Amino acid sequence: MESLTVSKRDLVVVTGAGGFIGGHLVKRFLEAGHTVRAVDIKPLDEWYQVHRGVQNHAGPIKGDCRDFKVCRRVCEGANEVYQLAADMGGMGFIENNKALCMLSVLTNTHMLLAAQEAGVKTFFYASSACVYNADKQLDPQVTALKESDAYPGLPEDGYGWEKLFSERMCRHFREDFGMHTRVARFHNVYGPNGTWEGGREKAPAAICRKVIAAKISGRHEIEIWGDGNQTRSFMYIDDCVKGVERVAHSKVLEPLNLGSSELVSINQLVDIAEEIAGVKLIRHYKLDAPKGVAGRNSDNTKIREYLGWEPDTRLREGMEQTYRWILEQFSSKYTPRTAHKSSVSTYTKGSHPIPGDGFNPESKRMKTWKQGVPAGYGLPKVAAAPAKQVEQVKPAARRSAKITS
Ligand code: GKE
Repeated sequence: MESLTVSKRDLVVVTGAGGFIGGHLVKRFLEAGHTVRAVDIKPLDEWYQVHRGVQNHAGPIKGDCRDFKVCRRVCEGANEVYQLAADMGGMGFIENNKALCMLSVLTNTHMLLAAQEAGVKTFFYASSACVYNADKQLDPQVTALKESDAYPGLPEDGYGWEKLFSERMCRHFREDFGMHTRVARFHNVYGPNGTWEGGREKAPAAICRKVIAAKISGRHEIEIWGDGNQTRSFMYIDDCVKGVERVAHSKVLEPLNLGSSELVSINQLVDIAEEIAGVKLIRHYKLDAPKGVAGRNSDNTKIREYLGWEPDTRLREGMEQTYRWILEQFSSKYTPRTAHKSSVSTYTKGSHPIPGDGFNPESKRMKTWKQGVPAGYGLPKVAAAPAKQVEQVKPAARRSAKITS
């Protein structure tokens, strides 16, 4: 498919640049010779990668893209915008922070408006495989998801609904305002320079960390969320970066899957990490932990057809790089005596903030594919319990009671 060209002098804006994928994208665009503006709400010392020669807009004053005024400054003079800013994380975070995930709609809305106002040539939006209909992901031996499986809509509650909405907003900005929007649906991205502890980490990083902690501490045990039979495909970061560039510069109008099609179970993912580490661990399965869908894989027919390419880094190869990087981070923070402390990063601790945690526990603990359905909806009606008789006290009686007491 023919590509849209971009000049080296063009100003490229990456939001969410302090995060995992954003940091890698900034690096890539710098290498390609672009002028880059990197934006993130996090202070610069919390960014995974900080590059020289970049216009860094860091911290809540300059980098909070929920704020329209910030978005206007961010988009000024930009040719291309890569919108990756979002409050997000792995299953432990998104199942426990649905309101925060949905608030990313402010960022997406304001960035779109500001980009349109600034006459940005290309607006790339990072969507997610969490937009897919949950009913198509009930079996670990899942049929790979093709793009049309996002409808009828039954996405991941909170996070997935917001992503689906924002995807559609991109579409309508294109159709109604002629904005050049492009959308890719990321399938679980992993690699060095990403979150590996603290509650927002995804399975590949979490498993590496747990295996490293077990090896270093000498306690040869591991906790796995769910029964380990759930399946996923994991995309290595280098493939993700290549894919983002290709989708952004393509003429493909509809959202495209950007993911690996190498399906593994979480148990197999643990096998790989154990093999890299050279240990064998006793496995404990935490069945009440956040599990997400039973199985998810990426159908790459469309991306192959349109771009003549698909993510192809083997999981074993990518995990080797990821494990090595996490081992460095881990070793500079923990010792054999403190290694066990890294395990406090579970889905209930460390993923700040969790407003309303425990407020509505039943909806939080419901299985993912039912979460999109409001409580009681579609269930047989239960006869209402007779209202309790409430004793009515006449104002006069109350007054007299006061006087006599
Ligand atoms: N995070 C994590 N940490 N997951 C674990 C762990 C652990 O220690 N142990 C087992 N798992 C299991 C989870 O229970 C889940 O079933 C599976 O690994 C994958 O978890 P994940 O990597 O956190 O996230 P998901 O693939 O379920 O969902 C992610 O999908 C992406 C799109 O494909 C989301 O978190 C999104 O961030 C993202 O859009």
